[in-house]
Amino acid sequence: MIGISKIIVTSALPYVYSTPHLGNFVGSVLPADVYANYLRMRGDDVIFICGSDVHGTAIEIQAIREETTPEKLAKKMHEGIMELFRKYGCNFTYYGSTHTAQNKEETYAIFNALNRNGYIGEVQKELPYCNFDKMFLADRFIEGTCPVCGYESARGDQCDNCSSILDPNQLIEPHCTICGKKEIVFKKTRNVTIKLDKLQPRLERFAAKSSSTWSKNAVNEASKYFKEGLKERDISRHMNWGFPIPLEGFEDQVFYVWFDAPIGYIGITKEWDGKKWQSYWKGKDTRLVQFMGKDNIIFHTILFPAMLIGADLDYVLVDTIKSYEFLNWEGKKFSKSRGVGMDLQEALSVVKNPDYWRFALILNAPESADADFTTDGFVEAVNKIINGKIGNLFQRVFTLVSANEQVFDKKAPVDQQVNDLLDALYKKYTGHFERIELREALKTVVAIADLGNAIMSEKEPWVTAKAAKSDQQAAKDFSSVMNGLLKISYYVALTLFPFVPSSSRSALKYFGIEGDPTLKDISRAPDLKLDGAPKPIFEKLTDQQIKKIGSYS
Ligand code: B3M
Ligand code: ZN
Repeated sequence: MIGISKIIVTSALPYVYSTPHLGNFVGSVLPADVYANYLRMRGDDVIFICGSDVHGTAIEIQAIREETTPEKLAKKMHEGIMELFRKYGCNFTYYGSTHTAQNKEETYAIFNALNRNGYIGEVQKELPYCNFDKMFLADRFIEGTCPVCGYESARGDQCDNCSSILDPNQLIEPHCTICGKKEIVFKKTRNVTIKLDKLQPRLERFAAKSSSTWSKNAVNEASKYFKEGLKERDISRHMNWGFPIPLEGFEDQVFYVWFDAPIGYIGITKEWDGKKWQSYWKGKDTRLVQFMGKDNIIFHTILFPAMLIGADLDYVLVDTIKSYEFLNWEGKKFSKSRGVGMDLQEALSVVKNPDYWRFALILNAPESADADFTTDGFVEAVNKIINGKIGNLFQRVFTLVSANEQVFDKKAPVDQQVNDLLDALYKKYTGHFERIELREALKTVVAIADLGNAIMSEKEPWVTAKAAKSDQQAAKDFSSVMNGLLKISYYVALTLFPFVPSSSRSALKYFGIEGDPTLKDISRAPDLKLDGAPKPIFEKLTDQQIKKIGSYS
């Protein structure tokens, strides 16, 4: 027997300094979860790996503010965020963290191999130093006015307003974010680097082979960097929180967060299973499929592959990159401080059923361009589509069959045209999934429900049901139409699974399917199992809920 190939699906690892918002969710974890669900239904040997990206200056600053340690704060946030994802029905094989013994081991193994192979260097730099706190100020520890746009809270590495990449010495009137003072001097120091310039030829050869399965924005961005020419990049930071650099003379520095974070995909798999991780990450025919937001592209197309290629330790390299554009909220950027947009916690506290969020978000996912979340769009997705089209179809079909059991013949043949249309739509659905076009796949599920609703209006089976009591032909017609509608409802219930697993399970119970469905189940004849009157699976949003969502803009 030919073994099925292994697939690793990853989602970008969320930072833990704040609760992810709905834009973060739809830009990585949610589509990765939907896709992994589909692969499991298809019968693949898939693991879905995610976890917390806990290092970096942001969490260290937050810890200082809250008078705790980064480790304690990271652990608390990690647990809260993991629990939230569980509530949203995400089905990770493992949700780990980058601050583990396993990840440290992998980080050191890769760093040491890079060093052996001649890809680690060092640079002399003048870095900002706070004379009051007596420490170097990495990245977010220094803020000032952006020289490009004038934004007052630009960070040492980047301006959040205009996205310019900055050097700390470019900031106008910089201050230290720990003590708030402007007692900053620039001092000479050394940093460890990775020689991306030296790795460029090998990296470009790899990209040329792999990038046919990358999102367009990823291909474009990578080729832009290649054209400019890759530069040696520093991977060490003068701070305490992180993995210490295992190199003489640099022990007082830790790895830059973006060095050990992508290695975290490997470390987390190892945290999941100390034996099995190798068969995935070192497997000859493993496919690595990575989901992320567009701001993470450079790290997944350049930095991480460069690290693995340079280390030469036979780790699997990325095959497919699915990089999302941004979701805005009513035309504006998500911003906690300005009260724009909901985070995962807030969203669930207003609308408890996570499937409504999952459904509406994927229906409007920023797959090929930025998308906008609007309250109206959300209301339409929930009230008109999942409830109005899908829920109503289930409810009407189940009720009509149960109310007319005496005249219903479950063996009556389904109209050939209905079978053909369904076959075509199902093919379209799997085709979209093969190309990871999740929004289109979900729209195809809605199209299947539309087909059912159109048949319902055209055939008016409730009229034939009445005639069926005294007319054999009418009984036949009624049964044939209802069997078609049952089959359609069954297809909808099953194809919904990757998107809204919990609601799909509720619907599939009516067809006697317990547990998670597989794609093979599609060819089972749907057999309605009613135990009393059917209960609606979805409901409309209340005016109060809608008003509350509207208040987040
Ligand atoms: N934590 C950035 C982000 O959440 C970063 C991703 C790491 S993936 C290895 O957008
Ligand atoms: Zn200071």
